[in-house]
Amino acid sequence: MNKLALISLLTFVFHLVLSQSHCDIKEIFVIKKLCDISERPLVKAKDESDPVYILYSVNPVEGFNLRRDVYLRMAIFLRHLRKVKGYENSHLVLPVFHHLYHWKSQFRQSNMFWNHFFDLPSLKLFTNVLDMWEFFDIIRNEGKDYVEIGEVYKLQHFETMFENGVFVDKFEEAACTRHEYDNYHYMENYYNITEKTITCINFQGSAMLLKNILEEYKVENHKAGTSRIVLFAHAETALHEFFGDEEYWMARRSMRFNKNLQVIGNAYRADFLSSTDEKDKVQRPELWTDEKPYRGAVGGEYLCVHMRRADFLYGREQQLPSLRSIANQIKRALAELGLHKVFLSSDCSGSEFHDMRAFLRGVNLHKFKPPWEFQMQLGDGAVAIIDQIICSHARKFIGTFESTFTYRIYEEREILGFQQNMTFNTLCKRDDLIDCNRNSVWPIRY
Ligand SMILES: Nc1nc2c(ncn2[C@@H]2O[C@H](COP(=O)(O)OP(=O)(O)O)[C@@H](O)[C@H]2O)c(=O)[nH]1
Ligand SMILES: [Mg+2]
Repeated sequence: MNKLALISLLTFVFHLVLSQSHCDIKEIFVIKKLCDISERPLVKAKDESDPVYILYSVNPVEGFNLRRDVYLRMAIFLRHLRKVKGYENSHLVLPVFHHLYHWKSQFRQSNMFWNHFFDLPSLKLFTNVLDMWEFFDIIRNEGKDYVEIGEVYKLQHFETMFENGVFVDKFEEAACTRHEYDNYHYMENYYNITEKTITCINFQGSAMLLKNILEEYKVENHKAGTSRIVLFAHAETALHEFFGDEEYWMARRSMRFNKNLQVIGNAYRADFLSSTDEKDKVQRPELWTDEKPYRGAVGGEYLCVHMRRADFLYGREQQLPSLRSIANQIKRALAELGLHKVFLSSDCSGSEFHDMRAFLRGVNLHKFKPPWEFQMQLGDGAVAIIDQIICSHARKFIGTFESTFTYRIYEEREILGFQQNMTFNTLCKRDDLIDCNRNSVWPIRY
């Protein structure tokens, strides 16, 4: 890939993006934030009942793509909750991203709002979500310069999952077992958020069961005529009610990426891989609500491989292929497809990439690696999304076993309308593909 061409592409796109963005600092609550670059629709509650703001947090060590899955569970929960009397005016407040473990670049990437990564108007077409800055705006409009979370419920696991061999949905108040640090990580970097009560709860079941917690503690914690602010800590403990049904896919389809990241991904596709939505025959109506069952996507003339490395190198030796094996699998796939270009999406080190390039001599190899000043603007999370966008449009995709990063690309391609055999592929340990652990297939449903 030509570095100068990439710089001029990014300069052009950033000029476009920044000329449209509104960058204001939420100085009351946030020490520092990166400029968010999406539209900001105002949210007004028309509903009669007292507002309920549901905040949640995820185990700090979890990665970005599991967080996306927890979001789906919570958004689906909220959508159901709003149908229950007394909860019609409930809102899901999206947690900011603190500097995640996988974001290796050496600059501070904290207090990142969801609209840096996702298209808020699309999310809002599924259910009533509020980005944290919108929630702060609401609080400020109430004349307050602090947030008091009325109720914090810290979810933790039961010691035994099965009662007489059966898995039953249940919860009960319990002694707190999690580390102290946990109490505070949510408030990290915020001066003005406090909590009134913390209750630890052993929890087992789907996110729908959270409603029972809200009900159980309602009387003691909610004064009629006021808003109720609740935080579910360790929301990853609550599972999907149904995984992979129509509602799951609606929520998933609403998770469109921030429009400016789409612009960058698409510009890269067009410039370096001669891939456009028209040529690739992907389904991408203006609104996700207009998407329909479709299997006609062909994708650009390139293969994409998601090669997960970094922490996957430890403890997964049985499944993780060597670089040489991956290179051989790439060459074989290119030959089968009659293609010459491969886009590599990876968290590999510079030296691993150097080795890959040597193993793939003669192959037209591409990787999205923005120069430092653009990396700083985007942050590692947004760069990862651009990788996912590019992979989602490839003729064929091959991912990594048990990587949620790979799963999210599978889903994106299901939405865009690819044939399943061009999507649900896994890199094998052995390059002869014998004894291969493969990810499962979960097709889209409408
Ligand atoms: N840019 C980029 N980052 C990646 C890639 N693969 C992994 N990462 C980073 O590593 C993190 C992996 O964590 P997670 O999202 O939980 O996925 P999983 O651990 O593979 O299931 C991602 O969120 C990225 O920050 C990749 O192909 N490209
Ligand atoms: Mg992970």
